[in-house]
Amino acid sequence: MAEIFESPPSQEGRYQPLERAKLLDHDDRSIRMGVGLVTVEATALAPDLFRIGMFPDGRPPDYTSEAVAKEDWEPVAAEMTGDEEISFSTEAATAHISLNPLRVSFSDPSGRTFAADDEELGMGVVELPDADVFSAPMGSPVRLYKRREEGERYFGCGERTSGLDKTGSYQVFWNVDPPAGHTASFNNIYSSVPFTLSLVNGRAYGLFFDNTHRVEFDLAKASVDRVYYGAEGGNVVYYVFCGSVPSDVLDRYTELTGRTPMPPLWSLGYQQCRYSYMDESELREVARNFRERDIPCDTLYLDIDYMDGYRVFTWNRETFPEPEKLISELKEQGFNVVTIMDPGVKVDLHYPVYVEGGERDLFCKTVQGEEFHNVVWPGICAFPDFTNPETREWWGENLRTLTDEGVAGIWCDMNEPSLFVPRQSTMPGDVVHPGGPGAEPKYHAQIHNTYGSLMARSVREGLLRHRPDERPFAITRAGYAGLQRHALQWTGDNSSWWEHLWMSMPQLMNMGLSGVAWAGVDVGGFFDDCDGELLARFTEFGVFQPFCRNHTIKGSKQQEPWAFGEPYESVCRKMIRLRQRLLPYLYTLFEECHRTGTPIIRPLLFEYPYDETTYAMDDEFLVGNALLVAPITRPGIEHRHVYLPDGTWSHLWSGERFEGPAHILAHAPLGEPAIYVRTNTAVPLWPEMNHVGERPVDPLTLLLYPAEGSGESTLYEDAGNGFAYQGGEYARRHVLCEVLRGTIAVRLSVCEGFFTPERESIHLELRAVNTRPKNVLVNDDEADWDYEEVGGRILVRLAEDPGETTVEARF
Ligand code: MIG
Repeated sequence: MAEIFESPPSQEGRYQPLERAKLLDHDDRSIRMGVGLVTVEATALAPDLFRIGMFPDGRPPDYTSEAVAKEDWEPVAAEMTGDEEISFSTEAATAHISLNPLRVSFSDPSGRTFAADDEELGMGVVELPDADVFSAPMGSPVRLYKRREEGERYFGCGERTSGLDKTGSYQVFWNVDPPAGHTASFNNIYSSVPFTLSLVNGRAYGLFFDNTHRVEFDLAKASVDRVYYGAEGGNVVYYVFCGSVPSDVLDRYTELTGRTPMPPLWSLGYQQCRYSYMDESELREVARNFRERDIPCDTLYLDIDYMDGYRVFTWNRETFPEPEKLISELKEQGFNVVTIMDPGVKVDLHYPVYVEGGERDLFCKTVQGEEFHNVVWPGICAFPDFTNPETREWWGENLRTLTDEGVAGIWCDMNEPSLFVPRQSTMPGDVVHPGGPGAEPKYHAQIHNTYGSLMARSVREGLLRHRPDERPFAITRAGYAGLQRHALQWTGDNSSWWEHLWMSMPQLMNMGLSGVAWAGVDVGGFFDDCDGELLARFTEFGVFQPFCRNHTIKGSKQQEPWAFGEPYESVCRKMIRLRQRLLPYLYTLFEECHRTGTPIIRPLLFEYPYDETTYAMDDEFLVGNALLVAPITRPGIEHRHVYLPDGTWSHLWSGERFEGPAHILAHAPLGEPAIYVRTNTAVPLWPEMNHVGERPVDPLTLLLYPAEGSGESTLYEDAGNGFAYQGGEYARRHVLCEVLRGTIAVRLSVCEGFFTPERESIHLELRAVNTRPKNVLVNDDEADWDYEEVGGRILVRLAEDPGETTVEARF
């Protein structure tokens, strides 16, 4: 099945591994070597980050890449010893370079060896029988062979649907719009992140193979002790992240490729979409239903039918006569409106966007120099050359037709790019991206995987220019490594199938392990009809996604939370309310992700790399480190197996306590999904509200399940939009909960930062405490508290106070 949408196979040729190298020169952080016409360079960018580049045909080293956000690194103290067998060491790791033949490997001060070249095959070039005109600028295929260490397991690889562990698999990196109803057996779909996170004996390192041609990895499939990273053309450029815990690898990887920006807080609320809400009255009706039914919702979508004949940057004035009025009235009810856009620009001489794009030479070309045309929704279209900075600027300026009407965010679709002729194909490899005046034109085959990222980039930059004081909200379907700094990624067209509910978990966890943390699948499923039970279970899972949006295809059954009546509507309401209450927790996780690249939803292995049982846990996940969620993914059942890793966990609904590691059978009837809270770890909650900003966040509740031992957690708050947080206008508090010989002590640290949340009080809600305390003190004075036997709940009401506060419950 997978083959039908792969691009043509790599050209035939003879692989030539690098042989004897000559040391050319070196400085504090780099060593250059030559093997005939090939230059190889090893650079220490940071103590735990090395970059290796191999440049065939006498090309000078060039690391420019759409993936790379950071080029200026602090000086590193790297020491070089040896001449044939070179050691190039920082305080954290050593690159070992043998010159005859040229082979590279790494080790850390504990003696662990990793990312070692395969001795026989190393890296090199495929010599083509006779280079034709087309292949000339692409260069020859390049390859890198590494040894697989004993027991090494591979994770990551970006958007993949088939589980977590990639060991023994073949991975293709080539963005496609897959045929309808893709399944877990598919390989490459919409976006490409050629990055692996390896675990060996519980210790991590990462390898990013930065190449925007078609890339393929063999992760010990053909041979158990060898892996292969290859590309159809270009250079070998790869980065080794020395680790040794997954969070350090992700931290450096996202420092290199860019971090997820802080989202506008409203965008973390529940969102509702459909292909399409066809006219203004239908959209208002959906909005009215949310408010009347008391189901929280922050955002509504307009899919392609809002446009005039699918012409990008236009409105259909019959169905949406006054978009500005509509959008501002919805805004008063607390809804943001987001519109879709596709890259295809209709070829139409009466359409200014097309005419201007042509006149300014901003479209992709054929090899003959004609405008490249293909068919998408509007009919015959031209395609912006987003590699050209001027095109990106122009596209961003055109966004005014939407932002001037009050559109809150932009959803980029079809940007693999997806074409209709032949069906769901992409641009032929020889389409030319001229790149603008002075640029070196590129064949599509050279930059294919970046097309989606570059479109998203132009949208984000445009939004920032139009509304410099607001955080942009942009969504993309396709992209390349580093796409996380431009937009969130939603995962395209899933199906309303139980299999897809399961599949969403590995898919989002794989993305999170590859830097793309802000992501979500269509809740309820896109293709086919949903049903009540599937929607309810999908929503039980979906509200924990970093991006939570319900969406479905034209002609399918209605899929809004109320569409299937009771009991499903109540389950959806309960879950969406829970999400709304959890926003301060999610927001705190987004800030952590923004600062360190740590994913928001995490596979268990991210926190417990030393526990190999977690490597297979693809149907449960952590949200931050305080919540473990194990959704039901089959109809008609209420029980499932859950693996609880090391630590003490309380069942959210009953408070029942478990000591991990443990395999348990969870009872999870509809509306009570299996959710566990790490004990002594505070989960901040908002009061109930129907949308962000509906009422002040007062009181803010800190929910805790205390148990003998201790735990720490953080609450991050800021204005929820804008950039003042960068100047220190945020509030960060640490919460330490210690339970010692039955006494529960909760300490709120002094508030860091200059932001003052507007509220009178903070509530501490301690659950599953089986006896009534004798007294509860706040900073040694009697507190305002009560105790409820049902649920063993102690509620302590604290006045908001940025100073250190200690609460003690004594028994
Ligand atoms: O060819 O805009 O993945 O979310 O509703 C289908 C219509 C085009 C694909 C997107 C989907 C969207 C649909 N689009």
